[in-house]
Amino acid sequence: MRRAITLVCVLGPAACGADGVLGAPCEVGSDCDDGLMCDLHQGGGSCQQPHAEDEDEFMPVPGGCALETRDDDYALGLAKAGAWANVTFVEATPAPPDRGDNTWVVDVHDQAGNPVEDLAIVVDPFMPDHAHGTTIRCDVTPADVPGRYVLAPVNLFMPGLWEVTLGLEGADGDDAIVFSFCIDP
Ligand SMILES: [Cu+2]
Repeated sequence: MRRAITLVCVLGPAACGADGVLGAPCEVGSDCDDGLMCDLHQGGGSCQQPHAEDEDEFMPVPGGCALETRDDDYALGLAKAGAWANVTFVEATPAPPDRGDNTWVVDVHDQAGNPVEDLAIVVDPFMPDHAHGTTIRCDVTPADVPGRYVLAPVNLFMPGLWEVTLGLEGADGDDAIVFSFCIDP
């Protein structure tokens, strides 16, 4: 997480190792600096520049998203439960999610239905078929309603299936919720 990097780096860049920079090890996109994506290989991942040639190589199958069965059907109120958190879409711009930058507004409740405030949320878009993430980090801003958060930009730059993991860190512990959307060319 960026916050951890900032704390570690008070000793100066020389003491900071290669956290998040080109070639550094990573598990998800938010491990990497802005402008880099986490490319997964066998046995681990590394922070890499986006490679444009991938787009031609990985064009979706004929039929596109109509044939995709792993994705969620977007609708207002789409909700998913994790270990302790329930995350519900209250807005998506555009709707349904589309290629490029998306703005999502979600409500987070606990199992008892109470809104959960003061969460740290890390948003990690990932393309499972291509083993890469995105280069643009998503900002998370609490909205004016308790337990409501604005996620922007959720960058889905390539056609195909995206799994977007919301990593939650709160008083009740960590949780992870995955929304999957297929993006047509
Ligand atoms: Cu891709």
